[in-house]
Amino acid sequence: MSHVIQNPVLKGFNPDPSIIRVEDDYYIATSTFEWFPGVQIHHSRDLVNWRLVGHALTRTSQINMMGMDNSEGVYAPALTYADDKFWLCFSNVHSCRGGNWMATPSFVVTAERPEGPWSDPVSIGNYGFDPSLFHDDDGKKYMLNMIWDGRLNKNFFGGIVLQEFDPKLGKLVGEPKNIFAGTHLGCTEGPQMLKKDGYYYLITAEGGTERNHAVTVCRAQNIWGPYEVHPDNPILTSRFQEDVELSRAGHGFLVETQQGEWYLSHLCGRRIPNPEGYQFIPKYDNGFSILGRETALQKAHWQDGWPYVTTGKTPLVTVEAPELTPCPWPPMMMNDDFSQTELNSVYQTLREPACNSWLSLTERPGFLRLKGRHYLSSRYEQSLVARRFQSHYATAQTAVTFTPSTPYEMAGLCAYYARNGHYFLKMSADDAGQRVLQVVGNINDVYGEYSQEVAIGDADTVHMRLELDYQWYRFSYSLDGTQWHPIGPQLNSTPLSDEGGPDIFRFTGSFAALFAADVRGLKQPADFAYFNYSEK
Ligand code: 6LW
Repeated sequence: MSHVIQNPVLKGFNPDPSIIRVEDDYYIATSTFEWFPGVQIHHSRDLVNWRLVGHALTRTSQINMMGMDNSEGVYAPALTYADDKFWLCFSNVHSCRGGNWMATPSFVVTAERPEGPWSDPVSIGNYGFDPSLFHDDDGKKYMLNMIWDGRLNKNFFGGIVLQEFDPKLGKLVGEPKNIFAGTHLGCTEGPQMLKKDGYYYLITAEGGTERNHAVTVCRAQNIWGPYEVHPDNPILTSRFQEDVELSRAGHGFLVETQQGEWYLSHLCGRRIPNPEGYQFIPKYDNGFSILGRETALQKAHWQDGWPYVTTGKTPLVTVEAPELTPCPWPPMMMNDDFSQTELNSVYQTLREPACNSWLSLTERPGFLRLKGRHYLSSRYEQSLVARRFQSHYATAQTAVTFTPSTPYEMAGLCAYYARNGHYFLKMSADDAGQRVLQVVGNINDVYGEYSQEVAIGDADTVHMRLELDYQWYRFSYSLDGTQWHPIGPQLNSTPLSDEGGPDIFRFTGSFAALFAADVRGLKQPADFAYFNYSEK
């Protein structure tokens, strides 16, 4: 093996990959749920080295997620290329907490370049949460989607619907048809279509996005069916293999290189095994994905008209790279001194774009200013700027300048997974107006104060550090940037994971975040001098 693909290729929260090739360029779109901007798009020229080139949903005219809960918003996107442009399908999901029927309005946006700008959305129905488009070689286009069926005693995953899409009219035309009910694996979702040698190959995610996840393939000679299932289905899965390095493997799609080699992109999770003696009773019994679901690639080939993963059904960490000229990219930004006037694309905000009303890189040049709004558990105005944890061993560090005089103003550094899964080292004030530091958080809907208040006198600048050491987070602080003091106990990382919470659905991943709140509504600003991230 001359050079290799090292999985996951997209580390940290990067689920539901949709891969395409356009001449010499490869792109993968991944889901972002309640995080803004929506849909990450990564680019590669060799399948080994990937870089983030942009996001598809950058404006509120494309997506409104205000009030959305954890893991609602943008589910699995699907990227295609036809008629000299990129097409991207997505749905903006309100899940069905407390009810059976989900709202899954689905849309398509287009762009000349994957970096954008992407168009405003066009509706492609509301059937389910994983829409895609297929561009047939006769010029026709089709919408595929899963069907969400909320009726009692029915399979919620009601099959895969196909309907023609007229791009000139900008709408679905003709009758929809349920073309595939799924296999015994169940939870049939994420449909994407590929045409090869006269066959339509329908590739779906099955088994649910947890431990039983799988990539299912079926095919038909007529796009409307009937579809026959792969003789050795599923083609990839980590189910029944508890000690596998990449678990939860599923949600795949195939891509052919310029040389005729094939690769399968898929999602996976690198799980922390259940900690010994840990009191929390997990929903699943084989660990916690604190980094969320990640994207990996496997080598594939075709035999007798069916695709196979060349190394077997179990995903591998190290995979033979294709015969493509290596094309490394400059490393992604690790240390930000906030000298730029635009927020770097590694950052995400919650539910809404970064906007001058609550975030500024220019009001105090060289600083990120966050104007405090709601507290972390709100589904609305969060003055929070976050970047993914992409390794189980990482450190995030910042310095915040802040002059709170009441307990109702706070700013600092967080480990954030969800409204009900986060830790927060906050700088605030006590009732006497004395500045204090404290570690607080919310685990499973219970607010906790995990350290005493530490008085810091009249210091207005505090350096804060958050270390992730596999199963533990640790906070420390420094008033001079040199001498560091631990604050609070070590905090379990596993409740901040896909499996660790009380929610029905947890689909995202852990972030290190800068945050400010002012529950009085006075938008007291906090100025962050830098945000450094490193991995061990
Ligand atoms: C997504 C579905 C899935 O829409 O999980 O893994 C759902 N597959 O296709 C949430 O990411």
